[in-house]
Amino acid sequence: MKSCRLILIMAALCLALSGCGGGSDTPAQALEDLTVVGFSQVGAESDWRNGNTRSMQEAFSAGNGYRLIIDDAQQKQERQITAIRNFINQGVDYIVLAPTTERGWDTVLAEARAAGIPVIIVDRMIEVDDPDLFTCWVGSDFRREGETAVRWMEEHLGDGPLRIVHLQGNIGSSAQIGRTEGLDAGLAAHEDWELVFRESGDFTQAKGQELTEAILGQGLRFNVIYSENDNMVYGAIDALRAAGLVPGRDVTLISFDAGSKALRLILTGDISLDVECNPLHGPRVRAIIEQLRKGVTPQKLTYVDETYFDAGNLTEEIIAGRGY
Ligand code: GYE
Repeated sequence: MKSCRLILIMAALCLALSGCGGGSDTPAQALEDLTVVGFSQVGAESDWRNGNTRSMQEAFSAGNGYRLIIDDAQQKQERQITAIRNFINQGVDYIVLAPTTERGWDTVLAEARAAGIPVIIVDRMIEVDDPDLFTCWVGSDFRREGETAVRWMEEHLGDGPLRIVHLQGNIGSSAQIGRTEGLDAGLAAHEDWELVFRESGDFTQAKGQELTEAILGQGLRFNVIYSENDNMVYGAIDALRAAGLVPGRDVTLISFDAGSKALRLILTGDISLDVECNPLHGPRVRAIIEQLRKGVTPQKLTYVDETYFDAGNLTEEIIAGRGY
């Protein structure tokens, strides 16, 4: 059994070295010529996250000249810190960090800097005392996403008092902080908007369902769910339907990410608004690393352009043309 596995591994290695394994246009290079990138990924909590991991794998393929080492932190910052230390010990060429939360990175990033390894932050932001602790960042403007949702609510739900259930993402992550700040500003500006429930559903479908079932069980009355990602809203939809409620009619659902499954739920009327958050960062991070390899200083902060989707602007063609 063991020797069989060894043969398989050797065969795979031969294929990769001869350039026939990757299915890529560029022939794969010898293993020692590959640029090694250690990627500390948050986890696999959502469709967004899985799309992001795939995008990184595609961009940093052997065919493109890279060896990508991915560490899945299962949404735990301690695991990310350990992963970064392992990358430093392995002497990777670049570290890419998709941080769980914003704070708590100063020490480990100082270690990476002492080892001379550039660190690129992707997706969520970090808050460090010394901005030179990371090379650059690329991701979304989460506060703006929240504001986009609030503006849409003002324009489309202006008629009646709103009783809002707020399913938050991981507390302390930029995605949660920005989307919550956006809603808080809306709540402060509208006397007839009431926050009836707020709790973190950790960006997962299971937690979104569990929380919605719990509030329905308590008999809480609400007419809007503001869910900080698609997977939590999928869970909420299951819970609402199980309680005999009709999403989109009895409760207006607002979500973030705009993955294709959620966009289809806009076409069926279940979700009313989905604010786009683009996970396809692989090519962007690769472009940054290519700049660094050429000695070019990349832009410190890059915000990705994003929009929103509702029944008024969404079409089948848009869904078909999206990569996630
Ligand atoms: O919205 C959520 C994921 O940080 C933008 O993390 C990302 C968020 C995304 O789990 O689905």
